[in-house]
Amino acid sequence: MDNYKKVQEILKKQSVGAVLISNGNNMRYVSGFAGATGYVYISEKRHAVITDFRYTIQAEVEAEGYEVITIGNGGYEEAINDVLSTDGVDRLAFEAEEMIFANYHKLKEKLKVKDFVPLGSEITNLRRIKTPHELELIKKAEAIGDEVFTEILTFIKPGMTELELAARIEYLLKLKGAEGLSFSAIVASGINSSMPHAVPSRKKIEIGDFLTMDFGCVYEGYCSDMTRTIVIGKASEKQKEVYNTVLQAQQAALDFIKAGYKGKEVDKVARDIIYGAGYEGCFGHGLGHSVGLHIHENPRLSMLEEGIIEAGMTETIEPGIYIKGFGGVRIEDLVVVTEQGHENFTFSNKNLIEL
Ligand SMILES: [Mn+2]
Repeated sequence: MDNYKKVQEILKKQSVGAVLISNGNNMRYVSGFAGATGYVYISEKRHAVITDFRYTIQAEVEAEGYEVITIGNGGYEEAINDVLSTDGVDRLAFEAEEMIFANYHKLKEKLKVKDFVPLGSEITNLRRIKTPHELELIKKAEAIGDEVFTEILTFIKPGMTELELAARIEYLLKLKGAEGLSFSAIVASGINSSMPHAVPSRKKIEIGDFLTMDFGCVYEGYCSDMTRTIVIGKASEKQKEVYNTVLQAQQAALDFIKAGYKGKEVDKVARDIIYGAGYEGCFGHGLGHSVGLHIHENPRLSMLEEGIIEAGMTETIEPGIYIKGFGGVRIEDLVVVTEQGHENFTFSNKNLIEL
């Protein structure tokens, strides 16, 4: 993968000779290496994966065109010092937001460089705008979620526990081609649905419950994310009103979003509708986030986000209303932003389902 060239431009701007990339998703983005341990090292002269014996073969396969360096008894310090001295590097950068404190101290003490320079989010920011290939993988992951939602509707019965339902969702995601989960599935019923990130429990799903299901999977490294809320049995008037307010807020944000807005401007469109309907204080999280190799990426759609939404960025649109002692509703789609608007990757039904 030749994303190392983008990293070399960062090196020039920061006037450093090389960088040690330690964030797993950044290592994968830059080199293709998806192993859990090691560093991707980029200098003007070299792009290498430095890892241990367990990952040597994997790195050779995945990091096409990269030198693979397996550490010896001298550990990472010796292996890194070797490349630094061959490359003549005296200023070495690292990802300050990603490096483990203990590793930092060890490297700072042992590496033979004049300066050990902290970077901010420069490398992570390379991942903000997705390539067409990345978007295909995210779309595929989201399509698996859609399939699972359709199928799970035939499985849900009053009397089963949230845990049982969560297990089935996770099983189906993998059965339909996912290699992993973006996060453990959230299944929240009844008053539990008033907690945005409720952990599935032994509570049984009952007639009259709101049932929120928030899940996503990983396909070739890329995440998906979707949420649907349904009602078990007939919805009450209050449930319908809450549900339709969330749906209206989501639709307004979808109609509004396009390249050029700040994240907080998109958030405001949905928030104004929810607050205007009398639910101020019931929507305590941001409207959405970007999705890629990691489930929560920047820029966000939130009250604080000053970042500009650009074409090729993915965003979730997931407003919610959460009422203590009553329950909650969240509806979440995943879209890619375009110059004119967006393309929605989520196709599951959003009209209130009474099961
Ligand atoms: Mn989400």
